[in-house]
Amino acid sequence: MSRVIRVGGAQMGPLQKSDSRQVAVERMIALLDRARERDCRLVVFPELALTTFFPRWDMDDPREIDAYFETEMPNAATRPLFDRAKEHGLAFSFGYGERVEEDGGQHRYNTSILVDETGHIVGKYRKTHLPGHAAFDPERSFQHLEKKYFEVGNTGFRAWRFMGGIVGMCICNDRRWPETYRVLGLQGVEMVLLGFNTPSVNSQRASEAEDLRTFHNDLSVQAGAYQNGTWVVSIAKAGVEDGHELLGGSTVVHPSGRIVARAQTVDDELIVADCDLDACNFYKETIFDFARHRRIEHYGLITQQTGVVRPD
Ligand code: ING
Repeated sequence: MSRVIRVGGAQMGPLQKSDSRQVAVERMIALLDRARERDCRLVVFPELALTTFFPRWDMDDPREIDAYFETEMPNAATRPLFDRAKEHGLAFSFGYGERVEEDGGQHRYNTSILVDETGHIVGKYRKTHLPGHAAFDPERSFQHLEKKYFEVGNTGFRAWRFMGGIVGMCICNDRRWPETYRVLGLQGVEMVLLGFNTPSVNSQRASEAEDLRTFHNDLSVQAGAYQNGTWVVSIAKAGVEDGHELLGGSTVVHPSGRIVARAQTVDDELIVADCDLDACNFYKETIFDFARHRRIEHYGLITQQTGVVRPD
């Protein structure tokens, strides 16, 4: 039986601070409609798809901060998205700011969910690798305060049986860390879904060219795909948000590491790829047959040590 999934990568253009949830959801629904026209079965949206990338703003008023978070999902703003996806028989994933009461306290996470074609949330992931900093940094040309607004996720990297395969999720900066893909790879992942919001400029190195940032973006997802024999669907929120430019460059990456689809704009754009999950098999059964080739007795430092300890 064919295990080909036609995937729609729903890149989104910018969302301004002034844009309501309704504006974001209407644009997401338009992308769902386009995906339906292209006979997609699964649609992948970006990180923080409902709002502007608010960690660029230094805020201290909890009410101002909480305005960027959802306390239930679906909710009034996103119910139309869930309804249209169900109407189209589309599964989808998207990222959002999540505020929850759990374990006797309030928590805020950078979250993504996986929703099946009936509208049931089958998986949730909370971002593990939070880049940036926890307090205003005057040395930076702009702020990246994810460590201020989000807690480190408590889900870990999980994979689910989904659409005849094994699907996992990660979020943005997670894609730069090989551990992300390997933990998913050790669960047999065949497709990793991720969204990102990546500044086109390095706030700590103005001289870093945008094409180098695009190279790092591609390098990270291509390596993750190849080294774990998995598809990777990596989808941007792009364009200029209140004067701050976000990188485009959404891609679908084959288990060989080759990019098979790439966005051409920095706006709302659907990229489409027929992803044959059986294309993972050759890599998982030969060069990256983990059971035959990995030597965990030599990997201890990876989990025993966080930072670098140099030899004397
Ligand atoms: N954004 C960026 C990312 O990892 C970043 C942060 C940019 C880190 C450039 C390193 C270099 O793509 C998010 N949201 O993680």
